Amino acid sequence: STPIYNDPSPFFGFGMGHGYDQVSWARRKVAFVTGITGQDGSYLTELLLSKGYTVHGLIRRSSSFNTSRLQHLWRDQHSLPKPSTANKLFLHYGDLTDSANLVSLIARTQPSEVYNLAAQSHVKVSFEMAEYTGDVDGLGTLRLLEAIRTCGLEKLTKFYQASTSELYGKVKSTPQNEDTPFHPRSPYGVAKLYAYWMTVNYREAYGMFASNGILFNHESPRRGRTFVSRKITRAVAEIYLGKQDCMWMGNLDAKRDWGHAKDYVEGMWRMLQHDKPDDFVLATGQTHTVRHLITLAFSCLSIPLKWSGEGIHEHAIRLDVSPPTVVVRIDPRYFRPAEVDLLLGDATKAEDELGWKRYWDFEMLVRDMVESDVRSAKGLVEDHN
Ligand code: NDP
Ligand code: GDR
Repeated sequence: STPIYNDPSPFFGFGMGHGYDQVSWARRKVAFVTGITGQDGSYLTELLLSKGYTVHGLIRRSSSFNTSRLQHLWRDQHSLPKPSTANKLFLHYGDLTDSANLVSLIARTQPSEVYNLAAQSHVKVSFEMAEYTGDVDGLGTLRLLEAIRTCGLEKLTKFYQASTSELYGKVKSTPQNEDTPFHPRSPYGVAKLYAYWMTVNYREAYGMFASNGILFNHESPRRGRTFVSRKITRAVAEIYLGKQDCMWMGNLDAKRDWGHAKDYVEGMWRMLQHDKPDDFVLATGQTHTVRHLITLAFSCLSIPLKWSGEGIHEHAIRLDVSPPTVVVRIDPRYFRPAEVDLLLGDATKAEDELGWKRYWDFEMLVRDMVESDVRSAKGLVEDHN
């Protein structure tokens, strides 16, 4: 069924926030989510709907279908009895580069919570589209904060900003926590730094409930295909089934703190339920190289690897076939002009103050992704992204 966009909000026409304080405003449970079609947007929407929220999502106009990660949450309005409360998910066309559109949507939906997840989120792409990344990831955040203020909702509506461990970049100390200095290493990281400080500034200047989640890498079967984890697990599934021979990779030495997106969206929600706005790290406290991720992904399918060579000549051979075959090679095209070598997060503050606890560990995450990619490579399930 085709989603219906731009449904009028049940609060359309009311005086904005009239007669409410922040507690009664929050009780309405109306969320506005940018980036709803992305990995985190889809898991967060599931969580919010399960908690009884009405969810308004911002989607971009695209020539191809871009709501596949939300498809399972969608109920065709025409098939529901009227009036119906069954479907609490509404999608609206918009873009973080369009201020008037954002003001109009905030005015119409009157959210109690805004989650700003929209971004040009690919670090490597940000070197090629630096200005656009700055416009969306940096200025886009300002536009959304201003839209809330323009609507007079800055004392009522809570705001979550999707900040990132990329802020740490060239790390000053390990593990990284809320007090570790920032040194971003990409146009993406620099744009997100602007957004981070804008969020802090609106909190300090206007008393807004505005919080930064400084999230370390988190992945899932819904992760975009060009991020390293998903690129690896898809390739491993295809190699396992004989559909692909080899994967071409960039820097295998980079270390990341990889968690599961399902755990992290819970943390986002908890930040906005806290008694005060603040900034929180979400991380697993473990770090692994890209090379280890590849080895583990193959081992989930009992494929033993042997690594050989050095630098751009490094490669991995699978040993369970005769003759042994090269399955991993290096292509310098995937190297970045400036790299973030090591990320390792300390989420003690979120654990202590928000009661946040991760469920998934690294091995469970990789297994979840490999198994899902094997199912879709076999054609047993639809690949949603
Ligand atoms: P995705 O790349 O999966 O999703 C990005 C979302 O932003 C998509 O819905 C995309 O729409 C939307 N978007 C992109 N540009 C615009 C625009 N100009 N206007 C409106 N919407 C736009 O990212 P994730 O779900 O992985 O991440 C969510 C947020 O968290 C991002 O801001 C990311 O930078 C940040 N983050 C992510 C981490 C991670 O490890 N996943 C870690 C730390 C921070 P479309 O589907 O149409 O492309
Ligand atoms: P990252 O994620 O840049 O950390 O940003 P990505 O998965 O793209 O890269 C992780 C590391 O793997 C190395 N790498 C490769 N990366 C990609 N994409 N493709 C390759 O072939 C490859 N080979 C090696 C990279 O050099 C890098 O070191 C993600 C995004 O989700 C951001 O939006 C988010 O803010 C951060 O995580 C936290």
